[in-house]
Amino acid sequence: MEHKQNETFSSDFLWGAATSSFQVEGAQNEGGKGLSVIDVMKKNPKITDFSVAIDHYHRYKEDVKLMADLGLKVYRFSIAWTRIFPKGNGEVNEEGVAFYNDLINELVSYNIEPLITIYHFDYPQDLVEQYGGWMSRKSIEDYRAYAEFLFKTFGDRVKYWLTINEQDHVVRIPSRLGLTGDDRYEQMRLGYQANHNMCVATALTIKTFHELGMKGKIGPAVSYSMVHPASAHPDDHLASKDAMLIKHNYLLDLHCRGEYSKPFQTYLADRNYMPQIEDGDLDLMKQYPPTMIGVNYYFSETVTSFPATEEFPIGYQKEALLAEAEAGVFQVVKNDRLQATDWGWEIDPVGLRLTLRELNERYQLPIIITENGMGAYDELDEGDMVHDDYRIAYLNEHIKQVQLALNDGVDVFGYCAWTFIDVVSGRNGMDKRYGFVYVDRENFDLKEMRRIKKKSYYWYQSMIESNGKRLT
Ligand code: BGP
Repeated sequence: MEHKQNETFSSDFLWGAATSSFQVEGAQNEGGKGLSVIDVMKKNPKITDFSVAIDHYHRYKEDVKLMADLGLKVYRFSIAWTRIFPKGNGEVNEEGVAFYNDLINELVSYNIEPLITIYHFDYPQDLVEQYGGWMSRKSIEDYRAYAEFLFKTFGDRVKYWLTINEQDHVVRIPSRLGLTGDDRYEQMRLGYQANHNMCVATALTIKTFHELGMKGKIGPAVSYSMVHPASAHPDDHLASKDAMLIKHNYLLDLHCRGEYSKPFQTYLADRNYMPQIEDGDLDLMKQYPPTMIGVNYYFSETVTSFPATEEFPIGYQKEALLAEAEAGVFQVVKNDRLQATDWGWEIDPVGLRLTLRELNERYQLPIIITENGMGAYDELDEGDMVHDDYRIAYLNEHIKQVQLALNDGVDVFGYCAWTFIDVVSGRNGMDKRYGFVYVDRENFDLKEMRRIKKKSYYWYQSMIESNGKRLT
């Protein structure tokens, strides 16, 4: 729908940018930090590891100064659980607490609102060894206690909290759960048990948040994006609805409604993935839903139906990690109407508006965009500049759609670009860059890790300064 008049961004709209601990901090074995599942992950030889990352642990003051010059109102970062509790539970590591106290104080001194992700992929390895990690119900209390410690320690300065980053990905990527072995069905079954336990842990954490009288908002950061039907064929439409359910809505249905919807129950039962649910779990979720939703949005997907056959029986998955196709449900296909990034992620700004509307219609909660950005092979030219016009165009078009979603009545109160600075990409090392600030390290050559402002830095600076009026 087009509108005659456009809403403007409110004067307190939170313009921001995001990172995550293991992708920026480095200092993997410093400051008393324990090991996470990321630290022990089998290294992909084509990319670097995360042991030094971009050395933010030692350079955070320089980085925060760059954030302040950029004009950020909010900075989303995650706390490395194993810097606070090296073993995931038990003894507190005071050096880790001091690091985050310093970082938060630095941000606050520049009037930058900290937005903390309590756990962003780097789960304590020790908990996997102690009792199997998220697959065990023991994980529930350890997560809650860790979050409670953060609330009590940093809550005087932090208003916005994200509980778990992209739980849907954690569930489907075995290494993020600390799982080994090749039995994909077993991994998925365990993944859905982990998913359930994470939902209970989230609800209990939100309960603690309220009991402590914390001011502010709390909720998950979900990877959530529209799935389009590839054609007007009703089967494709059904496939898109089912894909939305098993990729995205199942999770928010649990967090926000304490509900395993009937079609999702059937999906799990058909595949033997149904987790163990204890009495009271679903009521707890219903009673303590999130007070905001964080959305990570990069691309949309387009699907056709994918009937199960003898060759592809129900439960068959075409792509081992993130489902590209599931027999009996859907198959992702290329959308010829959309351009894609160098990694094949289809660029769909309108998809963001649709995503926001969908979330609003289903859950009616305030929303903050916690990640949105474009990964690219950036090049530093001889004048020490990265001319990343493609990134400016990407961000500009997506922010325009956020503005249109405000017209549609969606309560979006902030926008965090991914990322503030070049970080080590989860799967693509330093090849795939996202930042407003270039870091002059390569996969295997750390160089000096100089910080260099890209063209997009100046664009975002003027966009923030004009409160969104300078969108082109
Ligand atoms: C999200 C993660 C981020 C970040 C981003 C980009 O899934 O929350 O941590 O990695 O995706 O992903 P990639 O680096 O693989 O392009």
